[in-house]
Amino acid sequence: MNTTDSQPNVAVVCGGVGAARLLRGFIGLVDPECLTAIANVGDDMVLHGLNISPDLDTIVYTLAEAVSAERGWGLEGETWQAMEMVARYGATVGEPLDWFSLGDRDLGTHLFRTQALAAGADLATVTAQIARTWGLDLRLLPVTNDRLRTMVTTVDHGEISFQEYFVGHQHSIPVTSVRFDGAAQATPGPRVIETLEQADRIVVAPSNPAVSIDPVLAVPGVRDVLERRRDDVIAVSPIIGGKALKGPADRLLVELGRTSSALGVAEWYREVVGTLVIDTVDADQADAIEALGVRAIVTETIMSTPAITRALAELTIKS
Ligand code: FO1
Repeated sequence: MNTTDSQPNVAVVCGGVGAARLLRGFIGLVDPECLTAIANVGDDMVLHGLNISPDLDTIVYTLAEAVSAERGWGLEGETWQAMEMVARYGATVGEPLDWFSLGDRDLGTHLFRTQALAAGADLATVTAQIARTWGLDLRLLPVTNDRLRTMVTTVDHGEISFQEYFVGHQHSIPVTSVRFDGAAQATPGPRVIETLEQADRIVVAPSNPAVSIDPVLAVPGVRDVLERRRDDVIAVSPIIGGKALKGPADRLLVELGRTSSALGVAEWYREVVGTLVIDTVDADQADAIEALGVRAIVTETIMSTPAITRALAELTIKS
């Protein structure tokens, strides 16, 4: 961390909803050209022939203050006419395709991305254009332009895609393992490695360690940078009082043989993260976390107000 008061370069490793919330805290705190979100694309999928990138879109819509407050994804004030038409037709082959709700305006994003990719643009270029259109004040980089798919092996349904697990089954079925299809062949996206190498601080957002952060780290070269720069890497625990605020992170940690606690998160990240920010309710775990060789910082981590969000963001780059 450079000590001059010049702007710190901050790289934030992101999943979806939780990451988007924390990113809001950096806007206005860090110059736009010094702030980069490196986002997961393992949730991506092709549905109705459309390229859908949920974590990228959730970050864009959230920072554009256009995200649905109720859902945390998709757009506020959305209508669902197109999906209602799809539902009316039922399915000719396989299951009806209305299990994944695509709002009418959100569909415009997928139509644009699909067309641009088909015309030969890469995901980084398309994402930059989407971010620019929404007036985003930061760089949003997909961790890779290549195909990367988080696959979840379940007890009763075999191996399914992340969205089939998360949405299709409302992440309510037990999981035995997770893998990132395509990771070994994936190349880090443009500027991803250089951004991580040059950042004064690398922040791991409070996203799901197993299915949102790990796919980012699984892209060759990414984990190596964080391991090497561990002292400049700080994570915010997504587990508070043993629970995830949203989504299956707590259950997944247990189903994958770990513990759903701040200490469990420190154990998950210990090779790549030098500091873990934990919530005040978990203060009693700070000593055990430090015994792992991970610095523990205790603060309010439930981003219920802009002031708390700003303070949390500030803490991750000033501590
Ligand atoms: N999550 C749901 O629980 N149900 C949905 O129907 C759904 C649709 C959807 C459409 C676009 C999009 O960008 C996200 C959507 N999500 C939906 C959320 C998404 O599954 C998750 O946000 C991430 O993939 C996990 O971080």
